[in-house]
Amino acid sequence: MTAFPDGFLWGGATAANQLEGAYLTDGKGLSIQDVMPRGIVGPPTDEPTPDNLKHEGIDHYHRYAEDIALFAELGFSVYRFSIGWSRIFPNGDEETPNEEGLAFYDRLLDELERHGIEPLVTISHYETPLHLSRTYDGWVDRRLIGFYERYARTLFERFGHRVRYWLTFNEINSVLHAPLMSGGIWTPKEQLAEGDLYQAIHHELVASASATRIAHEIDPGLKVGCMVLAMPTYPLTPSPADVLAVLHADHANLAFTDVHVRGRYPGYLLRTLREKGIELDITDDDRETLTHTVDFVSFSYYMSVCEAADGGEAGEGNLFGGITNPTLPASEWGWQIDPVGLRITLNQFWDRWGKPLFIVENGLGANDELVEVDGVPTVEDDYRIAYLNDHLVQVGEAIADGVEVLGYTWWGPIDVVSASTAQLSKRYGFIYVDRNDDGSGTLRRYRKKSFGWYRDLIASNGGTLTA
Ligand code: BGP
Repeated sequence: MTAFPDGFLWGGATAANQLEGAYLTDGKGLSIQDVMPRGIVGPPTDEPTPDNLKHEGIDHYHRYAEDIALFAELGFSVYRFSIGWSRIFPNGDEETPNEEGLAFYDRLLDELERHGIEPLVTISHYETPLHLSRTYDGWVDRRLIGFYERYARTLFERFGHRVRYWLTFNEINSVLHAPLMSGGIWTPKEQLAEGDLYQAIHHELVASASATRIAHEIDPGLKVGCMVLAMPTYPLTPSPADVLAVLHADHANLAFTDVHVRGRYPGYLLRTLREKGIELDITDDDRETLTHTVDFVSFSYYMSVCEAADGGEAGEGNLFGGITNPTLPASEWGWQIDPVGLRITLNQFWDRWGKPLFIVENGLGANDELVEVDGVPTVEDDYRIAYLNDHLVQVGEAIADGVEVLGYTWWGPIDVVSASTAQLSKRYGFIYVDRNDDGSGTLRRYRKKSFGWYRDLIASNGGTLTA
């Protein structure tokens, strides 16, 4: 017996800047990631520096066929990847795209097609062209909407006949906490005026809705989703003040999906803006554009947090944290592990929006140790298997609760460079890549123990899960 419906999509998710490498190959321009050698842990550099692991990544740009063959061996029915914006428009504001960049994704899609793997494409995953960031201050500038529209249209026209599922922005709500990585905003966070931040958010929301409209005009069969960082928030105590603090924290994140699904700003967000004294530049055209709503809602889920009216012990988190939950264990990087939170999130999102849901990221970053078993290098990552099993059991519960879930893509099915810390030692993969934080390594790929476990799980459509 399995809770997962026939046709449930199983796979993995990556982002161009974290695995492709080849950062200057075939006409690619620089993206913000090329000057973020420390992720969000340190400041960006003025020029690319040799210590940036993303420049070579795991050399997926040249090894994509080998990697996709491994995904096929795992039994993937879906693979989520992102298109590097600066491969297609090297500066971001050109009139015409870079053909060599487009051709790379043609080849990638050929390979997926050969293996019968459905692509799920993120249009913008933390890789704004650097020129748009330095010259326009990223999404603070309204002109970014037009550049993004041109980029999205280029992708839909070129790949729309072979890519059905599209995501407009990775973790769009993370711009609140990581304005450079998420919104390409070059102004340092401490100096960024709140009015500019909310104006940037507005531009992204309009661009996202506009891309949805363009996709549907080109082919009504295309499915466009928003993508948010989901982090369920629990009250630290049962006091109404703490529950209210949770409501406010939730609103800050849910607002993004509320706009994407309902096509207008929610009242609580208008109140926040009013109380902050922020008057956004919202045109009538913007209002009309926002009514082009998404077909499905996708999200990443790694952890939950607590919230309280009067502070508490701040914990680590995925781009943003909250108060540490005294009842939960944490990963080596301090992200609190909470499988039940995934069931809660699925139910809340389904109840609130009634749109099909897609879990497009979930995973455990850990220090893996390469060992030899019967002469073959591998990693005995039982901790990753346990994390995966426990989260998927909760997905099964949510499906049994009546939630419509389209699929599940594990974050980083192959080891990639971490987004927040830019390390390779923070590994998520079922496939180990021999590359270290100092850049050394052969780049060879090895199957971890979790590889066989996930393969069997997919083959049984979730039947091998243990409650
Ligand atoms: C999400 C990002 C991914 C990713 C993942 C894991 O926030 O969408 O790009 O990397 O988190 O985070 P990290 O790589 O920082 O461990």
